[in-house]
Amino acid sequence: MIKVATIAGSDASGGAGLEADLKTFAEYGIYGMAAVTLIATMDPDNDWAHAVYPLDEAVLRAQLHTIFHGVGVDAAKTGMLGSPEAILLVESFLREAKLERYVLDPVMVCKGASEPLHPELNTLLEEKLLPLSLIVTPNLFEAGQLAGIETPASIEDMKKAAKIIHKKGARNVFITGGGRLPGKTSAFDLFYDGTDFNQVESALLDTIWVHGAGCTVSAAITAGLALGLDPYEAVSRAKKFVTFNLRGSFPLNKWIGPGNPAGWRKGFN
Ligand code: PXL
Repeated sequence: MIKVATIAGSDASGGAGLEADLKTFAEYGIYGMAAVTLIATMDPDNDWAHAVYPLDEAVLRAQLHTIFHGVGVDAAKTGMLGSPEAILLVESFLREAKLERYVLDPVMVCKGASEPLHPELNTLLEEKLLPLSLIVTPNLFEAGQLAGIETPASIEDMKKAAKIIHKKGARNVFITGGGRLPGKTSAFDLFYDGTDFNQVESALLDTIWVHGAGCTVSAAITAGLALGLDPYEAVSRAKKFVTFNLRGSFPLNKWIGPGNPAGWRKGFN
């Protein structure tokens, strides 16, 4: 059995974070495990305001011990880490395991927010985890932050960011959200392996219910790598997976709507 782990926050509403990751792993037919870094809750009595409850370092360490030493993994991803301690712990487990297939989703914002959640963590993420990643999956905003430039506003900016991020140590860079660039009529993401740029395209979907899309993409990439796909194949399949996922997206309540985890299987179109 192929085994993968997500090291991420729990989204109590189920659409993003480790919940999205585990649902994605299940759709890929592989065995998923989760180390919880923090718990995110949303308040229906206060306009769905987010609160974040970090877990103790010892709790994260014990989970990583279970997963890495008690089971073993073919691939892993990280999502929201939430503290410097969590970043350093993850670094030490990844290094010790010499894990080749590690996907870094540099989650800095939840959808709708434009300020980084933990700006002080970004430098540490860059120094400690970026060089260990086989693929890093920033959205436009996160790509700008990682590269130390303005949020990309053109394909050329995206390429510039990808080059800088690659130089900082990520072996492959997959910048998502090209469909949000001004004037764009297709949803494209940019893949850079240090030599070539590839645009991965799909139709621009007419939905506002996109909660958890970033988590789902990076989980799908991780699953693809675990199944033996090469990085470009893994991102291409993940792009198709998330497109089906978003074609089946729906409102969960008046504030939020996730993709449909079974979108691929059910063939939403
Ligand atoms: O989509 C980013 C994200 C990642 N991880 C957790 C979240 C969210 C956004 O809500 O709650 C745990």
